[in-house]
Amino acid sequence: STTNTAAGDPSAPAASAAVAPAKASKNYSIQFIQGVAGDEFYITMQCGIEAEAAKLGVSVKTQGPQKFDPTLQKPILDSVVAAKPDAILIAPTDVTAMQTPLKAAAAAGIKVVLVDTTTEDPSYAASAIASDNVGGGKAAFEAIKKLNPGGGKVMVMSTDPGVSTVDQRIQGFEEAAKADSKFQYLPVQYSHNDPATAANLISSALQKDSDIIGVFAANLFAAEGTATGVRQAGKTSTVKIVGFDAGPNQIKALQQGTVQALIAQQPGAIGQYGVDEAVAALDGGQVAPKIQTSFTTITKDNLSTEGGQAAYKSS
Ligand code: T6T
Repeated sequence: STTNTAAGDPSAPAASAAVAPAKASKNYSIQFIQGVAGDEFYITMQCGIEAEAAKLGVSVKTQGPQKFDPTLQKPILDSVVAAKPDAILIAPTDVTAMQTPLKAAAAAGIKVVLVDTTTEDPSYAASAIASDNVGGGKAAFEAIKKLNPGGGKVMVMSTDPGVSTVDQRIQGFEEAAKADSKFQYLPVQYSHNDPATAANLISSALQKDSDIIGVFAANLFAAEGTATGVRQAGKTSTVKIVGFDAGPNQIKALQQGTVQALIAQQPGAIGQYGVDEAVAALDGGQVAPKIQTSFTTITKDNLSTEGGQAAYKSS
């Protein structure tokens, strides 16, 4: 169930959500490996994981790399696998680089559940839970179009190629932008998940194309840096920014008017379903191989409405 309007119900369960187990048959050890430590999105996901783990009676530990980078995440995965937990919940940082180590973890008898991101061939995983990222990218374009119906130049500020989620968001945005002749799609920029880099990239882009009317910032760090760069270029009134994710700092940016719309995911629910699927796999229960969670577009206008509040609280 894709909630692509603020009027939708973001607290509704994902369409394909499995039957959640009531209790685990034993106190399994689950390890959560974030895409990057300190990211509000993964912190909210961790809260969802911990709450569900407590409910089902299993133990969970969390660890993540200092950067969203497979060369830092792989050694963490290796040390986790050596400690032989019953299950690993992980947001892989790269579709290619994390493929072989994750396949090996599953082959070693550990149940692997992918949360948020995925890899090239996730058939080793018991379950994969993610937002409708292509749909979210399309919604981001629709939000820019609503803010600037006359059209013009638009671009995407991404993180790195090879991150499944942001690549899918780019795809959704690009398809929608190219289908509308009023809009011109400029090449995507990669900020390496670093706000300062995003700020520099957008200021150079605005020097080259001073008539850019909209930027889709494909995750929260891209949005933070894009907002800074646009503000520094004195372009806040003409360049509309649509960000992805809606944690406390992103909502503040929306209220302050440094971004104009946010595509809110449901990280807490992704974490909760991740634990459910891991326990179901370990206990031989009914496992949903793929679960898609919904998203909501939040703007200043609908932030105070019930739908906007629910989206904020679940993101
Ligand atoms: O947007 C989320 C997540 O979905 C993506 O895979 C990586 O970036 C975030 O964690 C936000 O920083």
